[in-house]
Amino acid sequence: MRTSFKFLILILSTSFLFVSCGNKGNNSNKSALNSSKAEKVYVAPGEHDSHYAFISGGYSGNLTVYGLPSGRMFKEIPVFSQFPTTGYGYSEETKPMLNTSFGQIPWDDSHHPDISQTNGVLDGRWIFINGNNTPRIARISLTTFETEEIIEVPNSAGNHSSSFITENTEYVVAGTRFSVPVPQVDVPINEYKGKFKGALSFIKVDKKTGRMGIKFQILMPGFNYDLSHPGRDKSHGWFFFTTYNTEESSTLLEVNASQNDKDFIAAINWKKIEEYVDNGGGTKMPTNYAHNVYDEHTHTATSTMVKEVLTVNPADIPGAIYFLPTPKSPHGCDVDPTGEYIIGNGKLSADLTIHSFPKMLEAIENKKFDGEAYGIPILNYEDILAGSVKSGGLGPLHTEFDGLGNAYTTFFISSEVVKWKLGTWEVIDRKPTYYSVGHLTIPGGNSRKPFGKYMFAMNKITKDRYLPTGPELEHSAQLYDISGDKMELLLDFPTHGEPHYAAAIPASIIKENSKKFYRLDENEHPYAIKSPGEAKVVREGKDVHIYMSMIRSHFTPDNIEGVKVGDKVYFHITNHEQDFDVPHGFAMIGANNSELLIMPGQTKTLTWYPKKVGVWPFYCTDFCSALHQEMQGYIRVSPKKSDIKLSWSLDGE
Ligand code: K7E
Ligand code: CUA
Repeated sequence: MRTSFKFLILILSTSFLFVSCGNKGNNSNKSALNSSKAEKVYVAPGEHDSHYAFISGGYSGNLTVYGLPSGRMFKEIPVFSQFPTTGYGYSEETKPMLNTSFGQIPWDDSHHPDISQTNGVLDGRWIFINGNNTPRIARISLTTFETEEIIEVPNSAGNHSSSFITENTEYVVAGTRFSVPVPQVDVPINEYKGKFKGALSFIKVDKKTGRMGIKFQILMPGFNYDLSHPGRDKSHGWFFFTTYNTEESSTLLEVNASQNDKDFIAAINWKKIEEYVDNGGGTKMPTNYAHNVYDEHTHTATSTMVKEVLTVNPADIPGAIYFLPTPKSPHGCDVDPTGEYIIGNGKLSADLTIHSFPKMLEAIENKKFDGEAYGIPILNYEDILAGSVKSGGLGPLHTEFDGLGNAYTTFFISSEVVKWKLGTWEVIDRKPTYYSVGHLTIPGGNSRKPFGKYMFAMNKITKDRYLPTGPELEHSAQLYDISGDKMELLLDFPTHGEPHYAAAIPASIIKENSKKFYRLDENEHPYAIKSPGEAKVVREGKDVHIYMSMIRSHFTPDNIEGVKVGDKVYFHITNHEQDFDVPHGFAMIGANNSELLIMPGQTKTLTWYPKKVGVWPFYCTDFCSALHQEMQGYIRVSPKKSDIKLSWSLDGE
């Protein structure tokens, strides 16, 4: 066992050298061939891409928006991380978005975006993404492309098997990678086995508003719950989670969690559990987690602490959870569009294991079990096996589908994507990736209705693919045309942070609904002013509230006097433009903060502590008109004891 593990490490460490050399052949492509590929990714000036791709920002904590096939980045949407570009997490309105039970957290690690669905088809209303480090799930509006809601997930740690969506967006699911004591207590770490629990959280999504709320948490045995996928079509109502470390070891996991020949995919009948809790089942547990909601009309987020969570003990609801043995420390967990096949990619095995959902039901019906773990029945591997793909690759990770009966699996160690046929399990094609691919994405490729056409691989290692930029390189994605029998590599494009997963969708589903600006008559921000004429400055003790307007190319007021050292100044700024794409920025010298970028019709607030006597300027940061450089103002700061009265300039005065 030990020796074979060492052998594996050897493969892991030498394989990169191997793929690195393989690159040379790629550069010798004939130029005629390259120009026909160029046509396939060329989007002429002024024309639009055919697809949006929403690529996880990984350790940037954010979500990036790209166009396909061009590979151009359109936007970085701040989600879990403070974002000085817009003031997200710095403005008073958005600070509550980053509140947690640990206080304000300015960063996270985001992995798996997933777009909302109706009847198993991407509907383009919202996109969800997980915060892996301090467990959270975010919902982003695909109308405003802004983060609207973040919910913390209690009893979880390493929120990795997240955030995946059931086919009518009934639930967004969050599973814990690390098992922990539930509730948290001070215990020796070597008491892990049998004592730690893995919480799988089912977060209900309101059909109309998208508002999230934790409906129940299943407290599973102390394994690592790595990835998950909802059942589709015939398996709708079930959810599948890959596990590793079923050994439940608490140290040297790289060796000790690879002892068992097979780990499990946990199959969860969530409909059954939903019914159970709807009928009063489950146990309410005291807890404390943040639920943060951004209101588009007040342009303000509020954070509420929730004190209770409903937990479900698997032993209390027999017949709802089963274990499907799966070799060997599986990572990816994917379900094909028909819902018949559940694919587990043992990252330490060469073959892919495909479980059959009908066979699983049959085995359950016949009560054919091969023992149990913590009261949860284990099915027989052979009874549920639909087939396996003898891929010839190494280190399979993730699978997506084209809706034409084909599956595409990434192989990290052998650096390739392998296309194979569902049902016959034959390998149809394989193409190298540069280098060490993690996830891949096909538009709609994890839903009931994949849109096909493109597939892109998100690679972990970049090396020589781009001009060098010092030791740190952006990761590299690669776009393939999958409309033919063979995959065709079209394009390399850089990605931001570490894109674990991405969701892609035809642009037509989203672009018509994209908001152009916020209507002033719908602005309910308590410090908004409806016109520049309403601008004013109000002192409340040491707090100074500036109700400010910005419109091309002027701040009202632009000059303010009577502010004193030791005050706390709030700039409440409303952008009075009512036109598409006319933001203004605001920056104040010496602010221990970022700028604000304020969209038309929106109000945002920056706080500033005047520390030094003098006259201090502020200015607009976004080149908004020919007179942008004139868009500026001054604040006169007087000594603490000064009796200079508050005064400010109004238009034309
Ligand atoms: Cu990078 Cu889905 Cu977090 Cu695999 S995960 S690669
Ligand atoms: Cu407003 Cu520049």
